[in-house]
Amino acid sequence: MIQRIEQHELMVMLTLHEYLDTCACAGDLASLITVIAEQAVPIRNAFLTNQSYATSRNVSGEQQAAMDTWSDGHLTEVYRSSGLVAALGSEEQKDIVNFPDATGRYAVVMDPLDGSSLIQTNLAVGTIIGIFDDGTVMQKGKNLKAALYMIYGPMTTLTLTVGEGVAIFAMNEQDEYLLLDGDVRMPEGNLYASGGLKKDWKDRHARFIDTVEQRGFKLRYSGSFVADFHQVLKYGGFYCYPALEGKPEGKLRLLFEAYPIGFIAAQAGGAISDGARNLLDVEPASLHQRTPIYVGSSGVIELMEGILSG
Ligand code: AHM
Ligand code: MG
Repeated sequence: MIQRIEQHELMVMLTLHEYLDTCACAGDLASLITVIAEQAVPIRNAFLTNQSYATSRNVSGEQQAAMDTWSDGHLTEVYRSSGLVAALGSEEQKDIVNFPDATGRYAVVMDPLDGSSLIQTNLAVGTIIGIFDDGTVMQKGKNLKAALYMIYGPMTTLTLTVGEGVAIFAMNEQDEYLLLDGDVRMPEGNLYASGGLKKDWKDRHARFIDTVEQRGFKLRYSGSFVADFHQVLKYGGFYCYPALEGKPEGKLRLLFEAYPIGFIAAQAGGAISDGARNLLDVEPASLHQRTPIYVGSSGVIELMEGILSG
């Protein structure tokens, strides 16, 4: 009986293609989203043969995993051959990549493999993407036309916004995405995750964490931003990687991590802040710019800004 109900539910689920048909987004944006989402299959398959950590470091000075460079190279070629992407900013490449042969005008920002320090542990990691529509990488996050992430966990899921709310899909055995939730709203929940060593936290950040712990917030930090954010999206609360003593910009990057995740959070009724202002309003000064990040339910982000501003 349970099986029959599940089968019936699967049959009425919208596919990604059908969902995009119901949206007002441009046809070539839908095509670009579809081709990016399809890359979950080769990326997932590549984990088996790319378990090592390279000796190379990316432009932010972080040790690269084989999956970082594999995903970056793979997705870069996908953008090039799509003909839809004019420019790319990637966490794993020093400079903006231009595609002069493209007929499309999209600009992509991406973290090709977020949470890569967890690859050998088989915890959930993912790919984070933001899409602008005017060929320009260096602009405010609020100008994004779409943002999405894939998580390679027990299920392969796609979380997507085209500026009409947030939808979550899961991949079936035929590698098709089926809609799990077409109108995701972030509740005011009580999960929290804070990066950085406690000894390096600034006083006001420590006071904020103490305040939420007193209110019953529960710690859930895996080391994969995309996965830690996803549980906040579902259950409510917040994820943060704060400014630290000696590291005032924190760890995470404005364009590749904060913009796409912040755009999704805002579309689900949540918020993203650097502690004082909406990160989607911040003009980028450099491609690999880091920023403190607080992202989650709007009420707790407001509470945080009150405590951090003193
Ligand atoms: P990455 O993009 O190279 O994986 O780095 C970003 C990751 C985030 O996913 C995660 O939240 C954070 O770095 C974890 O950092 P730490 O190991 O300092 O806790
Ligand atoms: Mg990352």
